[in-house]
Amino acid sequence: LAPGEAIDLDNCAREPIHVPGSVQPRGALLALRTDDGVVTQCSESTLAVLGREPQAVLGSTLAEVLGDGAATAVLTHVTQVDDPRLRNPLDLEVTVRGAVERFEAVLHHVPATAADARPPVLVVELEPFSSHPRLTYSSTFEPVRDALTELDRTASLAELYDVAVRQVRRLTGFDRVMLYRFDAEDNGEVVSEARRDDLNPFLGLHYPASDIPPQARALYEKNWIRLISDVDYVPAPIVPTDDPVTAQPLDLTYGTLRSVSPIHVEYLQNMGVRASMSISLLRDGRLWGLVACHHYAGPHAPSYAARAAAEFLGSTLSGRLVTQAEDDRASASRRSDGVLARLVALTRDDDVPLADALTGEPGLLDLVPADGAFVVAEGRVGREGSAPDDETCERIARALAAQVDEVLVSHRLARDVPDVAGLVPASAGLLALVVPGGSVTVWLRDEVVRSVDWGGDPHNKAIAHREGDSVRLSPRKSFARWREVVRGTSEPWTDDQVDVATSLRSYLAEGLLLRGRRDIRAAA
Ligand code: BLA
Repeated sequence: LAPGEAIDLDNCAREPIHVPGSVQPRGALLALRTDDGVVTQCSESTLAVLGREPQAVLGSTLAEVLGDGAATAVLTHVTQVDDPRLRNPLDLEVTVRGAVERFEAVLHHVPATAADARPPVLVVELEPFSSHPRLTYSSTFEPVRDALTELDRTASLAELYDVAVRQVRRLTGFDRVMLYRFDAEDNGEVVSEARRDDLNPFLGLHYPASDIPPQARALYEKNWIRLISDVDYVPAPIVPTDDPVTAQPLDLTYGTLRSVSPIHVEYLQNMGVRASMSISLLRDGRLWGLVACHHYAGPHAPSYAARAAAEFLGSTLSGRLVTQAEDDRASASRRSDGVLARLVALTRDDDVPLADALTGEPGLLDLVPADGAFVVAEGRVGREGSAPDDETCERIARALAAQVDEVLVSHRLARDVPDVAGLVPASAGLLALVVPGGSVTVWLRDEVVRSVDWGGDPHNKAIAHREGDSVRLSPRKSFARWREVVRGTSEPWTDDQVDVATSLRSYLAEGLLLRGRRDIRAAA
């Protein structure tokens, strides 16, 4: 962004969110070098949080600001572990306006940039304990232990998601905890949710990739948790803005008090959210989803310790997820291999027309999930699910036979095969098997926006009510954007689904040959 340029909907992907120049005022930030311990930058919230004027903090040593005991604890801590983040938080007692107060100190080193002989900048963020619900054995250790036990027992991805949102909610006390999963194009869907009973469900809602711009995703791959404890906060500037040594603004990639994008704050306000937290879910280092939390009634600030425990659950879940996804895939593939074997056996009975053999029990929809399917073979049509009428099926089969030799796969039919798309206006996805001179087998999928329509959901009236014409950012508008992004597309066909369909085609082609040979023998 150019200096002074405002952040708006068009340039927000360029907003440098890792160097916001300010923090959230629930805590105070101090930046220093460990060789002399002198504070070189701090947040203006030192006044409210530590009872000290920022100008008096700057140039003082950590011991002068926090007292000898707390300063020694911090400096000892950072020399004992390579990555101080691993051992956060540190419990400190600091005298504030004459009274001893307890703080959670969260420490990290700013990754060194230019060649600099001095030790890296140490950032100390202090959050008062008083702002947190009390931490107890049963509020932290128990949910983590129960979650790990439960995660071990889950048998499917869906169960895994449910355990994660339930236990993160128990640990952090948010009104709503969602598992928000990205697709291949970075659009997202709420796939699991735990919420206060009186709230509208968000389960199944979809949002476009642009709701979380690329630089935010990149940051979330490095720092796995963030909390906006009160969206109505006034940011506390960091003074001076630039590090006096490097002349660079303080990099808060790993900060916990980092002030967040004003665009995102506006989005949350329009959603009726008062506090938001999200935990990164990674697969092979890439973000595949978030645990997203909302609070509505007022600000909400779980302790750092509770957040760290929730982050730990997130990373454990991510690890379990990879193996569970493989297990789910393997069992789906075993199931469809079984269906394939039974279908092939049925097609080998010369007395049963092929169209009937493929659309009975089991049928094509048991082999590959879709909204409808049909077969045109030996002058007959067999139909399953929501398939067009017989005449339309025959026309589609003729059109496909004229342009496809073996297999056609599309989840954007209007773009890929416009003439066929014209014959099935209700569908956006098509998987077709053509055996020349034999049969045409087709699976059809609806457009995704037709199968999910949030706009029609009466439970979300409350949100619709809040969104007048003047609102430029809102979940409903964002959902409308998602609809534009995915218009004309269906759920994609997975590689496994295409593979099993392709195998069916080979058997059908072989069956045609076998029948042909028997016919010749019979005629001879
Ligand atoms: C960040 N956007 C985010 C985050 C979420 C979402 C979860 C992470 C920050 C957090 O934990 O709150 C999106 N939140 C959602 C969605 C739901 C939800 C989809 O609860 C659904 C239930 N956002 C926009 C547009 C822009 C934008 C149009 O909608 C820009 C033009 C920007 N979103 C934006 C930015 C961030 C963000 C810049 C980064 C915030 C930060 O970490 O500083």
